[in-house]
Amino acid sequence: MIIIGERINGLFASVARAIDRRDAKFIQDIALRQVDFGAQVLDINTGPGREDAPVVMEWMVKTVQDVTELPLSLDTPGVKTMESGLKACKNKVIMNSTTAERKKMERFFLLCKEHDAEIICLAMDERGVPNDAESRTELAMLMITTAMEYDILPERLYLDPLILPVGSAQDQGKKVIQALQLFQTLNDPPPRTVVGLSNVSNHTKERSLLNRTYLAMLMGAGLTAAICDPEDEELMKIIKAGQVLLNEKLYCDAFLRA
Ligand code: THG
Repeated sequence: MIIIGERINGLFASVARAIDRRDAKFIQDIALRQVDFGAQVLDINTGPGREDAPVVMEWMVKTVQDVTELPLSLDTPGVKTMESGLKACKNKVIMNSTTAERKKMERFFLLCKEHDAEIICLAMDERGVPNDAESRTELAMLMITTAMEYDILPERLYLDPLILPVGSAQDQGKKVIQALQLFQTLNDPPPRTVVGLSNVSNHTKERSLLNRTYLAMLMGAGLTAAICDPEDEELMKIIKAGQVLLNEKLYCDAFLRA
């Protein structure tokens, strides 16, 4: 399991304020805390509704790169913001993300090739997120084949079935698990997969409990990577235990102390 730290995101009010006053130390502290807790990639998102998103993305990338060499996941739907982040990025980089919309794929796969990036592919198009696993899988296949037209191998992609909040789309929890399993039948070796875990518990009370439970289920279904909160220590324990149970880590009596 690859752990992508979700905390450098303008969705969080404290991060939005730090961006406004260009408080580099605040952002760098979050970056280093996530690294300490076991993040292997750091997601960077300027937050919603910013006209200055390209400038902010550049600043955030540089700010984070000053304290870590970890790969960055540039989390934006905007072409200009993505371009600006890619230009500033020296670390390994994951573009987060394209959708299956034709125009989006054209622009983002070109950038992906140009910057030798990896890229997350969201199972949605101009009509939104499909309601069932099979339609999500059709979109995933379309993104795999379109990427190949741009000379991007399936190994460079992460397929994202798109987790929706359980509070407003309770039937989707199981469908995402089915989609994850279907995605893995699309190629050999199976394509890598990723989710934004905390989506599932948006606007609920027991956020951490829902996140942890769902992550264990997704790991069982073969999930490769998760955008999640590495500061949730219980969640991180479950990931470690899951890796032992799935034979991804050597068994050892002391694994919980690892
Ligand atoms: N797939 C991909 N990328 C993604 C997502 C995804 N990036 C964004 C998101 N989904 C994953 N990251 C987060 C980050 C924060 C929260 C949820 C998902 C979150 N934030 C609090 C909230 O909105 O309630 C912020 C409020 C606060 O605590 O201050 O829950 O699915 N590829």
